[in-house]
Amino acid sequence: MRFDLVTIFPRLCDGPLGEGILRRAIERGIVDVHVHDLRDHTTDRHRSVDDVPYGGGPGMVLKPDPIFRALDAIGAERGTALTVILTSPQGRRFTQAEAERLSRLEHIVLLCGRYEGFDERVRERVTEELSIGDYVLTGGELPALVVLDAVARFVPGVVGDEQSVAQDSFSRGLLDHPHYTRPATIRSASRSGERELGVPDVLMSGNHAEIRRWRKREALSRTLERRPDLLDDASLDDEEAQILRELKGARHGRD
Ligand code: 9D3
Repeated sequence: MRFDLVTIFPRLCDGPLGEGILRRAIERGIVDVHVHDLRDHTTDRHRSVDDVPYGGGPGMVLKPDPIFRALDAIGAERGTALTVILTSPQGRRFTQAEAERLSRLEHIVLLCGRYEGFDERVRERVTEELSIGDYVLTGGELPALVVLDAVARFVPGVVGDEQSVAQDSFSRGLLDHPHYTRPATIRSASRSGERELGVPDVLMSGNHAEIRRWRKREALSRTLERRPDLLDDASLDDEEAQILRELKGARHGRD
C-alpha cells in the first residue's frame, strides 16, 4: 500500500516512520511512504504556503495553488483517481472501522493542515475529511501519522501476528485484559510501606481453559467499568455474554 503525505513540516514524519513496525514495513516494501514538502510545489520567490484570509480576521490560511500542484504531481505518477484525505478538526471522527476500510485501498494521499486551515477550494479535490478526536492540535501532521499507523497495521505482513490484529481491542469491540511477565513477584515501596506484588494464580496454573475464561472476564469487567459505551456494539460469544450478565449482576448493589 502506498501513502503520500503533503506537509510543510516533512521532518515531523521522520521519527514515527523511522522506528519499529512502520520502519520494518517500509524497509520490506510492504508499505511505501512518500513525504512531500508543500514548499517544493510553490512558484514564488519566497516559497509561500500561506496567506491572509479574505474578509480579514486572525491567522493565516494555506494557499490552494501549492496543494493543487502537489496533488497534480502525485496524480501524474499514478494512473487512477486519488483518494485524498484532508486532516482537519471539522472532519468525521477517525475510528478503527475507518482504518480497516482505508486499508483496502491501494493508495491514499494525506493532506496535513496548518494555521487556520485550508482554502475551501481545496475540498474540490478531497474525498474525505477526518479528525482524530475532540482536542486541538497545532496541525494535521500528527493526525495524518495516526491515520497512517492505524491503517498500515491492517496491511497484511505489517504486523507479524495476523491474529493479534484481528483480535485487537476495538476490532473486537472490547478493552484488553491485563498482562503479566516475569518476575513472579516484585517489591514495591509506597507510602503505605513495602509490598510484594504477585501475579494472579490462574496465569501460573497451566490450565488454559481457565486462563482464557479469566482473560475474558477481566476484559469484560474493564470494559464495563471504563468504556461501557463499547459494549453496545461489541460482538460477544455465548460465554462472554454469560460472564457479562454475571458482572452486571454483581455490580447492581454498588451503583
Ligand atoms: C479557531 C478554530 N480552530 C478550529 C478548531 C482552528 C484550528 C485549530 C487547530 C485549526 C487547525 C488546527 C490544527 N489541527 C488540525 O489540523 C487537526 C486536528 C486537531 O486539531 N484535532 C484532532 N484532529 C485533527 S486532524 C487535523
